[in-house]
This record gives sequence, C-alpha cells and structure tokens, in this order.
Amino acid sequence: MADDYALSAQETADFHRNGYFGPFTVYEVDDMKRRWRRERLRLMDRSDAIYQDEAALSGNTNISNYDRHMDNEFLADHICHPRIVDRVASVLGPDVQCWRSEFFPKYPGDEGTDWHQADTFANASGKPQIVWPGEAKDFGGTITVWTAFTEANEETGCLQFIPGTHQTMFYDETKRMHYDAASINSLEKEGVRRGFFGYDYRELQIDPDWKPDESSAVSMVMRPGQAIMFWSTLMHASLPHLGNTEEMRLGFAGRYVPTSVNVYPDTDIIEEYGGAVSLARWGSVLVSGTNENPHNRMATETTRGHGFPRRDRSGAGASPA
Ligand SMILES: O=C(O)CCC(=O)C(=O)O
Ligand SMILES: [Fe+2]
Repeated sequence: MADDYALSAQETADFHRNGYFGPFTVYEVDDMKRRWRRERLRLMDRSDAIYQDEAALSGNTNISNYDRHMDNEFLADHICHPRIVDRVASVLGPDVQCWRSEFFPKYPGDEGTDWHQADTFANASGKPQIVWPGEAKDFGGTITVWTAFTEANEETGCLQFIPGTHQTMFYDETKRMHYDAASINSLEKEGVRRGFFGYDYRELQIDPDWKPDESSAVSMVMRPGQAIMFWSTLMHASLPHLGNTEEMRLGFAGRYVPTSVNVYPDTDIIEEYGGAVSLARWGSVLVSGTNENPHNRMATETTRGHGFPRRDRSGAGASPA
C-alpha cells in the first residue's frame, strides 16, 4: 500500500517492551485546531447520539462521553484513520474492531487521573466488557489510541506511563470500588491531586500496601493532533490541570481489540460512573479486515448514515526500502 503506516520491526519491538508507542502525528497542529473548533460545536447536538438514557444526558457521568463516533462523522473517520488503524493492526493482526471511544476532558483546576491498569474493564462496572478467547482469556486488555485534541503537557494534565508494566496486573478488577461523586476533585495521592472519575482506584489494588513506582514515570507531552497507542494493562495516569491556562486539555481515546474478542458478553447495558445506558443502538466498528465472530454485533454506519471507512490490510507486505 502506498500509504502504509504499519509499525516497523523495531517499532513493534519497542511497543512490546514498553507497552506503548508514540507520540505520532495524525493531524498537523493547525489542522487539528481548525477541525476541533468545528466539531466541538457539532457534538453539542446529542440528538443522534446512541445513549439517550437520562444518565447519559445528565452530563455528570463519564458515560455521556462514550461512543460519539457513532453519531459524529469526524470521530467516525478518526477511529478508522489509516495512521491509527495500520499501527494498531500491526500488533493485533489484520482483523480489528473498535469497541469503545471516550472523551477525557480536564478543565482548569481538575484533578489528574489515578494510576490504573485495565484488563477486562470490569473495573467500574463489575462485569467484564472484553473477553479474549482461549489461552489469552486470563490476560487480555485493549489497545487504546489516545489522541490529543488540545495541548497536553505537564501544566494542562498530560498522560503519564510507567514503561514496561503492561505484563503484570497490580489491580484486581473483580474487586469492587465505591462510586462517590463528592470525591471528585477532593483526593490527594503522594502530593498529587488525582482521582478516578468518582472512584478511588486504590480500592482495586491486589496488595493494599503496594505503591506504583512513580520514580520511573514518564510524561507524554503531546501537541494537538498527536496520538499515542498503549496497552490498557500499562500502568497509566494523568497529571492535574494546573489552571495556568484557560484552555482545557482534551484527549479522545479509541479502544481496539481483535475481532476474536467478545465485547460486552451477556449484557445489554453499561452501568458505571454513577450512570447506566442501554446498548440497544451500540455496535462495534470493524476498522480493518473481516469479522467471523458470531458473538459480536458490528455497526456499519453512524446513526446519521455515514459509512465507517474500513482498512483492508490483507495485501500489505513489507514496505519497499
Ligand atoms: O486521559 C486521562 O486522564 C486518562 C485516560 C485513560 O485512562 C485511558 O485512555 O485509558
Ligand atoms: Fe485508562
């Protein structure tokens, strides 16, 4: 393919060692800023969003930020972007689905996100949201591609990673956390204001006395339009927004797994972050290859009839030197 963005052998090796790859450019800075000025206004109209339940509409729960690629054309094209999908497919294989997208806003003064790892994503809901087949069942996770729609730096609240931590879970997602909306923006950990959207992620620690090795943490400073891909099982967090600038920090995360993974098995609602929504209009998006998994429901177009542009990587080989 002329425009093949697959990872090189060296980049793939780096990804497997560190648990992340990037940042890499999806849009040039000015292009991203121009697009976001337009899309942020369009997104205020939720009339075709797939979650119309009261909890989603109230806007005080994370669920209101889920899966807007299902009604917004820019986000639909974004999760299918060749610069993202080729890189993800070079790790996951040719048959890839995007099962969730989420906005992560940090407004001036907001706390950072707690250190955490996610394997099945039962962390907040209590039910596994992704289940890998066979041998991989005990250890799965998803590849998240987090794109900075605005400046993400140590003042606005960039992501932080602890490289190489993606192979061992320090949290048990079968334990329960307790949601308390009043705890938002009120907790401090090791001198940094961090929380988990109304939960305290430390409640899931396997060893209550363990602490993440923050001395090894690296900050992922990103310009608007840059993206980073990482295993959800990598130890990750974000810094608080210090409020030195009025611009919010906004990340948009797409979550990807092979089509062989079962998504939302045995459930027709998502219940977490103090809200619940029906999955009646949800579908996974096949971003590359084919789906032969009868358990998964695929959406072929947005609720406004825009088709998801699928990547076909079957003919992709090594790029000519
Ligand atoms: O943006 C953040 O603060 C957290 C993002 C995150 O945890 C994720 O994308 O999985
Ligand atoms: Fe996360």
